[in-house]
Amino acid sequence: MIKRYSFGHVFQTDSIPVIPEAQTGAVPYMEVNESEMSLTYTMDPEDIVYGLGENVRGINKRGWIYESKCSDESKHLEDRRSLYAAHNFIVVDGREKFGLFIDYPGILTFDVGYTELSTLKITASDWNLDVYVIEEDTVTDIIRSFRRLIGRSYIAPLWAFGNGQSRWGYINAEDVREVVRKHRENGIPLDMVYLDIDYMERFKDFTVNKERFPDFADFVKEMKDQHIRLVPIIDAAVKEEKGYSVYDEGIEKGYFCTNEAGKPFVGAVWPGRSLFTDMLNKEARDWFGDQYKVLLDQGIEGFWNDMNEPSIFYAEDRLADALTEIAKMQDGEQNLDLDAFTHFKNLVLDLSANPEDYKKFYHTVNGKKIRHDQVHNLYGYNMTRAAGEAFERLEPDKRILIFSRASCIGMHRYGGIWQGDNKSYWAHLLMNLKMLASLNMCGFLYTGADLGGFGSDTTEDLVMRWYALGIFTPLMRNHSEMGTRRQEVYRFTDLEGFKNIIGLRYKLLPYLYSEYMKAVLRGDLMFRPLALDHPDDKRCRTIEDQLYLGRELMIAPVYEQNARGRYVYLPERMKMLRCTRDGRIEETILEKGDHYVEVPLSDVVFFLREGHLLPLSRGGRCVDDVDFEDLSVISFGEDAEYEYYHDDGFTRDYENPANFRVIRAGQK
Ligand code: MIG
Repeated sequence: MIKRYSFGHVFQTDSIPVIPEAQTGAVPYMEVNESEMSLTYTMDPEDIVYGLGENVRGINKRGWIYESKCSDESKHLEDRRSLYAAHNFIVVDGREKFGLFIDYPGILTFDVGYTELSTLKITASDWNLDVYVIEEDTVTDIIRSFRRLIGRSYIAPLWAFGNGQSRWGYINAEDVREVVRKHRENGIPLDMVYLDIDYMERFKDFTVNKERFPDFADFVKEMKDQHIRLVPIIDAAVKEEKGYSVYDEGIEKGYFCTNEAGKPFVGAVWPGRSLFTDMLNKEARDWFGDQYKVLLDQGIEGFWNDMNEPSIFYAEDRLADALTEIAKMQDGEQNLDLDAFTHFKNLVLDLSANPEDYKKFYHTVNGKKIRHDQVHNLYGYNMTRAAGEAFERLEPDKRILIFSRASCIGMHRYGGIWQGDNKSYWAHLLMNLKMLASLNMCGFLYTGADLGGFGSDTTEDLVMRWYALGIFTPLMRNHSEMGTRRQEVYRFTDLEGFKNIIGLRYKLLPYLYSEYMKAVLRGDLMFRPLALDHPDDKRCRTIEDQLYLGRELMIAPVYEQNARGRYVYLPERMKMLRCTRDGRIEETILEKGDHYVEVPLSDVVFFLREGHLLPLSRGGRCVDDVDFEDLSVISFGEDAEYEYYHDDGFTRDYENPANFRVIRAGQK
């Protein structure tokens, strides 16, 4: 059961497609304090608090304070309070069980036992918000109810479940050809190569650099003939440049955010001085969405939206002020004492993502001016919505791949997300796993992290262990930052090992896609904390390094360097599946309880639950190669059955009953 409580004048966020009637009376469970603009709950020591989607720390969010404030935060450290998203959904699981969603576009904090160990306190920046309380018998049902409320998650095309290779630094067609050639030569499956900002002409959205990609449409076709899709990046901000049609048209029609004086607000991002499309204004949003057509027309079928928190390197006034002050310092003796030096440094450091700058520009929604900071968390959502809505208009019969960096709940209907700029840290491999569960709760199912780590130099063993997790995530992409060690798998020594691990992904595709689709269509979690299936098993309530994947599998990746294996807790009898480096899958039945499992670097170990079976394809070099009907099965139990979902992978006929069938052990 879902109840909505409304306070103040609520801004229409469109996070929820059909808004239920508001209730009168007190909000259950939560103590409301209007003058403090807060909601408070006292937690029992055993209570778990799930949710908050994309953020740092654990699956159980207790013990830290989080902020819903979409930020270009490239340091995913424990002391951060926000990353790129604002996912205001939590579930309290303990003495009382309930879900809570705060529909609110501004900055919100979730103090989950940070200030006081047992106090959960949610504080808003102003008192205009909708509070949803969700009550069901189980956590799974609470999440299901919530997911029904927020609407069906985005569905990616089937090809987007292939292996993707990316790097900030592939600058021309030759670079891309080499990546493809190396994968094909070495027999490593590949379906897509991502294009980062260097494909554009001086970082201008919807342009292609003609020197680097002389005939882009031909190149897109050349790649597609090899079963490779190119996936270009689109940045949120539009370069200020007369003669650049996107800029000219946006100015002429008044589609950019404005400053206090009503003039276009200028901030700088990659191209230098740039403007921000008013994504909250429907007309402007439609217009921005239409721009994707230039690339669709050249054969592109997928995109990633970046920098849409939005990220601002500097705002024009602040830069001007800083430069004036620094010039003044130059006139002096250039002897900066500690205070003066700190001031000098901060003049520069505070230029980027300055909270004050987010108060200096405005959106126009239904003719009304709205200051950006009050609706900050809706920006990335609406950029990706611009794209998603445009794809439905422009390509009604085809699925287009789209995923975003910034998001809030609501955006899950239009696109997926990737987990942003992680680093080549072992800790970030584990964080990747944990976030999968939290993100699924908030409706983000097409997701994954930069495999091998985006920032910092990686190592072969980290990349390999990370793939052993990444092969299970819908979005599977190796991506890294310019200037870091190259990390395409063919650069390392154990090519056979990589080939086998990535090969396993393609064998698992029928299952992964089927589980993804069922989770989307039913509002279920593709990745679940164990405690959801075993609410009375105390051990499960603290396990944060193993997850269920669908009804059938449990994953428990190795995430420590030089480990030869790991401890795994089995809440029930399971069959351990070990994919060895020669591609065989060994089966061993293990009893309920703790086990130390050896996992050599190139093995992938995962678990099949009793009474279930796993369908497997024969694999392939690319998704097009995979035969989704020629399946073998591994089963655990004679009567095991599997509800298999498959469709054509590119049209939108999802609900067709013909997409479902039952596979039984001992038959195909
Ligand atoms: O400020 O386009 O998260 O994936 O490679 C960095 C360059 C901008 C951030 C994205 C990252 C991408 C990078 N971008």
